[in-house]
Amino acid sequence: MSNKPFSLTEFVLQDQKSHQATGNLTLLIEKIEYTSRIIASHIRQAGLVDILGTTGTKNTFKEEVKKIDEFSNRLLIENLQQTNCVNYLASEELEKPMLVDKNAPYSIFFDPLDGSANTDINAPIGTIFSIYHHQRELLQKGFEQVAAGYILYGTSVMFVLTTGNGVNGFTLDPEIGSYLLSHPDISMPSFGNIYSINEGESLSFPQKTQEFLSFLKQEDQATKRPYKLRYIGAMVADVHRTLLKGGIFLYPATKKNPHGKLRLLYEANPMAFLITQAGGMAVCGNQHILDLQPHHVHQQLPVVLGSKDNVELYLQYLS
Ligand code: P6P
Repeated sequence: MSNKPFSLTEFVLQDQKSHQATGNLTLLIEKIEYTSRIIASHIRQAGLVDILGTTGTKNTFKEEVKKIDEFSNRLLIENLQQTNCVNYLASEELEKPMLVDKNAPYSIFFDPLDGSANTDINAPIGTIFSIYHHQRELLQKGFEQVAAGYILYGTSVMFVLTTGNGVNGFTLDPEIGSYLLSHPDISMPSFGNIYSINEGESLSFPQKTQEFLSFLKQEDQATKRPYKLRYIGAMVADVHRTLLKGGIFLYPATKKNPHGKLRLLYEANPMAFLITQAGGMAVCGNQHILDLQPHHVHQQLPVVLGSKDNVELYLQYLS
């Protein structure tokens, strides 16, 4: 294999050829890639330019909208509109889906800047996207996704993508302004002794979840317990670590979020597609997340995802 760096652009073009595709999906992914580089550049300077702080408005979830959220959301919408490939687009920051072009082939759901509260403390945040062939019914099951991915704005900027043939990770080389293939064909470890959850809410978790967590904390070398707890508070970062290191990430129903906090269309489904493509599992209760029929664009749900062995152990506890 040549040691010539392989860019995201070359990858999606090659992927397009192998699908005898029309190039629309390539254009869509390229536009997301381009927008992410602008967002990354602004985040890097967040402390220096007036982009921290809030807009004074609240989103659908009554969460403070940060300036960087609004900036990222507006930029993604403007750039996606220019592709002529987007039928509907839906964003965490938009109350309702937006019709862009009723004749265009794809619909896209995204969280423009997930975990943006971490910006103030220079901790990782991310952009998550999920792409479907547009059908009469806008809300389709997760397994219908054509492509999904995230951009992790961390110590380096990474673009992690699946188009249904495995998962590949690209790292931004700021010197040349291109994402280069750094994590080819990502395959999740089948087991990891890391669990990731907001322990602060543990007293309001469902009983079975509390029992499962207690089990993970008991000493037993044969099953590598107690597990380590790692929680960054931004789904993209917690899922990225789980994808690479293995283990289990959980956001259960809580007293504050009785239906779960994470959103199905633009957080759980794209992450479930990636995790599943990398050999892991993603469930809501004992159902695969990708099998769920969405009913509302901002639908929330409890999420458990990670290495196959870890999620199967959780499901045993559940039953
Ligand atoms: P908590 C960020 O606000 C987010 O939507 C996800 O990125 C993250 O996993 C979760 O919420 C964190 O929620 O309640 O632990 O702060």
